[in-house]
Amino acid sequence: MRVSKAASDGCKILIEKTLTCGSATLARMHFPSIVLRYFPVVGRAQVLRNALTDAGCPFEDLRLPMPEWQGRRSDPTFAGRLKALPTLSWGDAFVAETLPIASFIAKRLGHYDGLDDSAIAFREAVASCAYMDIVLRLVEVIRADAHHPGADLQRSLAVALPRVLQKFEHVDACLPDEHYFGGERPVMTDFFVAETFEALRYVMGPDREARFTGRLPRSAALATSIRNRPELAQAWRGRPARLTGRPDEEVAIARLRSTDLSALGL
Ligand SMILES: N[C@@H](CCC(=O)N[C@@H](CS)C(=O)NCC(=O)O)C(=O)O
Repeated sequence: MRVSKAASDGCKILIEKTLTCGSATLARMHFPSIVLRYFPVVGRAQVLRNALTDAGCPFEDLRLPMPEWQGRRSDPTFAGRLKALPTLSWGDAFVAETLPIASFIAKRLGHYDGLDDSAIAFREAVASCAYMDIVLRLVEVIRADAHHPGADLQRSLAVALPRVLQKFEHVDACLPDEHYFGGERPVMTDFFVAETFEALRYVMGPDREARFTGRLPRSAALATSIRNRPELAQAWRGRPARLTGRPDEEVAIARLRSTDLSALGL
């Protein structure tokens, strides 16, 4: 793990913590000051929260209330030069954009240790596909009528779903037969795939779960396994209720869940 390097990167606050994974104590580690900034929704940040939480990595999970964003978006120490969230501070390092933040955290937590460049690229490719082609498409569906006035939410879901599920099947086929991409412990790609499954579950609702789980058996098992990891199960209560910043998301979700998807076998 890279935390001694992170500590030598000029961290201001050092926290000594004993990390355990199952029954095995992995290391006594020094953590710098870590702040993850996002909104009080699952959105782009839950994967990052989960990776840090599961590693037992102390961090400030800053959830900016939406109305306060206008006052913070031009502060580069908060929103970065690209003026968007999430952003991450890790000691003196500042990182913006979800995928680069994920990659940075993965490196700092040692997820890439011992892997060659192709193996790292493969893991990042699976995470990128899950995030960009599935999660962001589902978010687009939830916001379809806001982004495209006149668009119908149910029609948007019915049109998007075949491609989303096809992509998810490709992701599912990339998962290892057992355990995680990281072997005995999950790594960033595992957290991406698990959160992608959670996003699909959320949009589709519990009544349909058995129908799409059959098409995504490895992802479903992975999501269950990640959900039950001790640190994450404990943190589950603090998980934001909403996926997006849409203020009436529950209305949109209720409408989406009542879509007739029988033509798709769902
Ligand atoms: N490409 C960026 C997009 C970040 C982004 O657009 N974040 C949204 C929240 S999900 C945001 O900050 N919106 C406020 C704004 O753009 O003013 C990423 O993947 O992190």
